[in-house]
Amino acid sequence: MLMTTKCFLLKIYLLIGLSILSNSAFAQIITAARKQFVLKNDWQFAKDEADKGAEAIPSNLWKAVDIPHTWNATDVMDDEAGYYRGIGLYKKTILANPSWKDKQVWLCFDGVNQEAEIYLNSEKIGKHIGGYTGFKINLSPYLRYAKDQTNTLVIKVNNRHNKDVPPLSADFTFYGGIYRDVYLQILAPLHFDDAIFGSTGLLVSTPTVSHVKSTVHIKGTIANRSGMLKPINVITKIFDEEGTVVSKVSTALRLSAQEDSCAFEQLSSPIVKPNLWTPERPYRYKAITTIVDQDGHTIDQLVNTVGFRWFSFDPDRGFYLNGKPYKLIGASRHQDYKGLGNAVPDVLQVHDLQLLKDMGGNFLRIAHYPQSPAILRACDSLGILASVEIPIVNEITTSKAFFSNSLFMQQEMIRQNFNHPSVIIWGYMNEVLLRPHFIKDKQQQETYFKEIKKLAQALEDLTRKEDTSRYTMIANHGNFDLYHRVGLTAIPMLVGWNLYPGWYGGAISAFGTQLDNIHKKLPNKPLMVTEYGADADERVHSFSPERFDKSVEYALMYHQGYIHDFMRRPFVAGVAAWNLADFNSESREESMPHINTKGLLTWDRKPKNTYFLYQAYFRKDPYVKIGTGMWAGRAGVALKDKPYSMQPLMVFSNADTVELFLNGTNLGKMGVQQRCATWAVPFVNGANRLQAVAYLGNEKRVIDEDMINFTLVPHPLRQSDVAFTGLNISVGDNRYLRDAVGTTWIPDQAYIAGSWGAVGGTDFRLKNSSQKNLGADKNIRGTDDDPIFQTQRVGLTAYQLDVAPGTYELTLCFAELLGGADEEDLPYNLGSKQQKKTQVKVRIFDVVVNGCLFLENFNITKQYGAAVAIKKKTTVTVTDQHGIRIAFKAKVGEAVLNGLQLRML
Ligand code: GCB
Repeated sequence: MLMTTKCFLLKIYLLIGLSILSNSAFAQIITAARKQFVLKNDWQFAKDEADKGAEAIPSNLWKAVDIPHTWNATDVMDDEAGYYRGIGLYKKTILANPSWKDKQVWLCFDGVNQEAEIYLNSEKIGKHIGGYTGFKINLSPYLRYAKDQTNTLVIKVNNRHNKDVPPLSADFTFYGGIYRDVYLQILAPLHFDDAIFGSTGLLVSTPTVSHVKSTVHIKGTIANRSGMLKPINVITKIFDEEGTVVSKVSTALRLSAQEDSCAFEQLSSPIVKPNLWTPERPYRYKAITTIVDQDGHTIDQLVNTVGFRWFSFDPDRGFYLNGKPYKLIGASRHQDYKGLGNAVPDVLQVHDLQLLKDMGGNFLRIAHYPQSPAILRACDSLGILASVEIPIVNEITTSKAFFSNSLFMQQEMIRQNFNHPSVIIWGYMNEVLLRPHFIKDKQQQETYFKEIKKLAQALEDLTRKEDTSRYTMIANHGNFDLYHRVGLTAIPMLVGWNLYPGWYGGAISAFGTQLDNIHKKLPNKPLMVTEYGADADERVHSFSPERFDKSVEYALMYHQGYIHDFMRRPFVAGVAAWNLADFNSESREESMPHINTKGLLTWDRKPKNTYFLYQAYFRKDPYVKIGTGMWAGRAGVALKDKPYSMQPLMVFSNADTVELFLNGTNLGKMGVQQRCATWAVPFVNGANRLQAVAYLGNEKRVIDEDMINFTLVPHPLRQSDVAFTGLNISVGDNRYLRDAVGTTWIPDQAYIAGSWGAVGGTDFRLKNSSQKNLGADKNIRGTDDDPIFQTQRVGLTAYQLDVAPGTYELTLCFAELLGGADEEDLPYNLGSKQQKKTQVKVRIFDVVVNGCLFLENFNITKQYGAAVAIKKKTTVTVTDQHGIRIAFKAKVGEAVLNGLQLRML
């Protein structure tokens, strides 16, 4: 929260080597009347773990950085648990500029995570709590403006856990730093102002809106720090997209000599037959509001976007925009990006919205916190409806400070984002009963629940008072009865449900039943599915997908099932897939440690096949796409005596029929079902040129074509004709995995004579867990190829490779999957209770390759510890027809093997 220090009237001048910023939170469009300078370069940064202050940090510890910046861009990905949560200092020198005499100088931040203290010339001049809303500080009273003086600005930022500041815990990373833009605003002493909540000072709404006529209402505050009585006029002109003025309103005001907030309201004359704002045509008017002095000179000016639209939610029939039914289809979004953390330039952020639009989406759930101002600007211009929420996630603290911080954040969020026509929902809690406190003391727990309800009611009341035109929403996890009993389903106007049957537990088909039950129990409450999703590690593929295998193919099945169910239920007003893109959640240990891979896009925004599925469902134009995803480099087992490997290939389309060609050969036509057609394709060694042609009905009309080149590295049986190059096997696994150097590893098999495979043993499966998948969800240290090391064959006696005579390089991969640090079976698990630490198993074994002792008394845990990637390499020369036999001789416990690579030398 912002604590502004007392305002004095001072006339100050700044001279700063800065670049002009055109996009900012505080004035959507900058006009000549106000200047903004982004403070991007020439910052110094240092960590201050001991909280000694900027003066105590020696000069060699400061390093040059640019803003946006986070200090956690890399440590969230290393093998050490946790990331730096502490104090970081930012320092910058500012010079006074005489040309800014008689102005007001504001320092504005779009977002600093999570607490900030601002010091100018060693004096503390303000602070702000909360990492996701903007704030501003008036520098004017504190600046040194003499020509020979400089000003030193220090921002002390802190991302430590603070029990009074939401979020307390969550499945995302609380990156520290000044991670959004910082800029200076140079304003006239008399200007539009909202120093407390960091808005522009103008709230724009459309009280009357219809096809026939619409009006614009402006509610504003003006500060007069000129020290003089000021008679002024405030004029608002509404322009259409052609630049024609369609309405004008003028208000005369007299501001006293020192007035911090003079309130005014304006109502435009009706705009007849307005162009409406819709997802298909987001027509945007401009409201330009100008403060003019008695001589007609412009003193201040702001430009706001106006979209004429009205909307409603109906408990049975869903969402209506401008009187027409719309199903809200879209995704939730986190703001971070591969390699950048949360310090992401606006251009990349806006690209996300374009990707959502191109997917056929019309809705964005801005989860779980307000994001860069660029996001809602892009929603306005692309025609994407949006919900925004504050980060009360999982739990609350029942302190006064937590309550007041939450309420203040809600108010900041509403005031700062009020003017966007794209916003339709204000949210304020996500799965707040997921981590209920006082598990062992039911009475105390009830008191805690009452406090949550009290906070929800306070936020609801505040939101409805602040904005009568939007809906309010709480997003709950699937425990309906608990939320209902605590009273949280009654408070908001709209209830969001985060539903994961078929992922964290249960079957995909349970989703529809769950929706019906909720609707039956809450027949009068509009409903949205605010989350649903399944992990899809872009590197993991399966032809026999199963729950929790992290394969893109399981996620496809999951999304197909969900889309089928929500599209058939008109009472589901809208849905937001979890998540638009993969995102960082530092404490997660899964196939891709630290990453939640439920994105339809990868962390660096490459489309997965799930994204193509959505395009096939929701794009309106003819669409066909071969499901390459990141799966164009395949590997597979060649059939006996056949120089190819038969593998399924999915094509996504909104046509009726698709025809597929492989290297010019017609593989036939298929009917499209659930926007997908699957062929068994005989992939050959090397290049596979695929072409898909889509047809509408019986018209035999080509509606779209897609062409793609796949490569396949076949892993042959000895008898096959294909030249042997190598073998990469993920042992104990039924999935295909791409490793860090781009090699595809294939599933394991039980030994087949004339081929290869494991002799004896069983595949490792997690016990006592709701996830019955192969392998362990453990961060395997020392590798980026975790999925290869996370599966294992346990108790095998041999691994046989019937390869032809020759010399080979053999690599065996090991990792102990039992024991290690205390852990939950998933750090963020909606499905099951916490799992106890896995028991360490002692295993000592020898590995003998073609009769030669290769590893003696191999004891993984003792020699390396649990969950560490180990590769053991040797050279084998095969001189007879018996190939390579790797014998595992257990001395204590059972022998294990996690992966195997063979390369012909
Ligand atoms: C949820 C949470 C979200 C998590 C997601 C998941 O319900 O609201 O923050 O990331 O589940 O992937 O588990």
